[in-house]
Amino acid sequence: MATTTYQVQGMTCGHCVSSVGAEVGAIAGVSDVQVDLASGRVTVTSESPLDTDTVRAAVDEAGYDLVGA
Ligand SMILES: [Cu+2]
Repeated sequence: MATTTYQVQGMTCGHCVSSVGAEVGAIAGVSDVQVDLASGRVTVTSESPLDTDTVRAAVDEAGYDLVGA
């Protein structure tokens, strides 16, 4: 298992949290996504380490920016 925390910019409410959670959670191999709205931290648990670009694309799809990993 791999757990990585990413920094996401632009989330403002619970809807943002669920959008990011749904998109990132749909990445193959992801088993858990924890989103902390206050800090913008998104902690992703996956079977194997994820490609940052894949996570960035999912966050982008949800409408937000991945600013750090
Ligand atoms: Cu929102």
